[in-house]
Amino acid sequence: MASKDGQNDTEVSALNEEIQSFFKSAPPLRNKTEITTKLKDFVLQHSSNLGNGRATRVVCVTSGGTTVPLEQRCVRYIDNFSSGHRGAASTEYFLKAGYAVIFLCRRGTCQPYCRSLPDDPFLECFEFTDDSQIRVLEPHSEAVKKAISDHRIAVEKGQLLKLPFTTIFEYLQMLLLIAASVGRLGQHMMFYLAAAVSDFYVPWNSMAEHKIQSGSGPLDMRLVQVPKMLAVLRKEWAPLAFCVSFKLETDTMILLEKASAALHKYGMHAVVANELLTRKEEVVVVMSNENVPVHRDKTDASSDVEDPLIKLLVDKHRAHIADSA
Ligand code: 9Z3
Repeated sequence: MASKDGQNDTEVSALNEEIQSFFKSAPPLRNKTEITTKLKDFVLQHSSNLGNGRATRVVCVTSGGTTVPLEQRCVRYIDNFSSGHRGAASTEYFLKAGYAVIFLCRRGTCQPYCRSLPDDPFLECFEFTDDSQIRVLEPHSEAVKKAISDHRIAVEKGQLLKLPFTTIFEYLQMLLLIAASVGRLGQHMMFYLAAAVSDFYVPWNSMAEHKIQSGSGPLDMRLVQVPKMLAVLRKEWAPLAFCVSFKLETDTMILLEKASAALHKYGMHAVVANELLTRKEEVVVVMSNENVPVHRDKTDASSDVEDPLIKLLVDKHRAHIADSA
């Protein structure tokens, strides 16, 4: 029998089986208790205004690429392209719009409020004075001051919770923990899934334990498809939340078609379509009733596409909350 999102019952139960087997075979999260406690406190803080019309909206921004380890004691891994710039910039705009943000990010990728600093800020922005004090070098002083102060305010007010991941196993387990923790926020919750998630992985129980040895000819390795969690996130894990995913392609001819297919297949509220080379200039937000192109303001060198993108999504989320009420 076909369900309304185009997946039939057999497909749905096969997917559920794949998901269960993925989680069963994944190495358990080492800091699960700590993450769960942080999430519980964060959600408690931001659900205190629910029901009085002044509820905080919360967004989970995922950012950076997941890795696929090839060995359990990992020396080699497959990586997914993403600098984390999109997620970091979007987080700043969500915070500015009054959202509390759970920033689920790949370790070592771009962080909120660091975009305007040089690549190696610690080495490039500071110097020792004659009396061994540390001072910020003049050309960077405004940017450093603003970055530190904006970041500190967001963290101290409890508006920004950063949760780092590296592997696909960590990422999906953490996404599940987040979804399981935010239930009480209902429609005030948004998922903004900008992370570049691996499509194929080596199941933990069929992975070599030690470093794979070279010298015995070509490497033969079987990668299994990562089960698509978007549909279960939307329908089962967080059914009231507003869900936005991203579709990345390098061929513009298939981009919108693929984004629209993802919108329907996974029941997303919006899919942001972007092409690799132009992703910083323009994106198209694909929704069930319209496609909205969003551009960076080309007359302003410091502008970025995330600014108008987040404004649009905040409006759509507001409408979603109003509709649900
Ligand atoms: C994106 O498409 C992001 O916009 C980028 C951002 C990764 C391109 P940067 O981090 O780049 O600023 O350098 N993210 C989603 C990519 C992805 O894996 N999408 C899957 C797909 O296209 C769906 S979950 O199939």
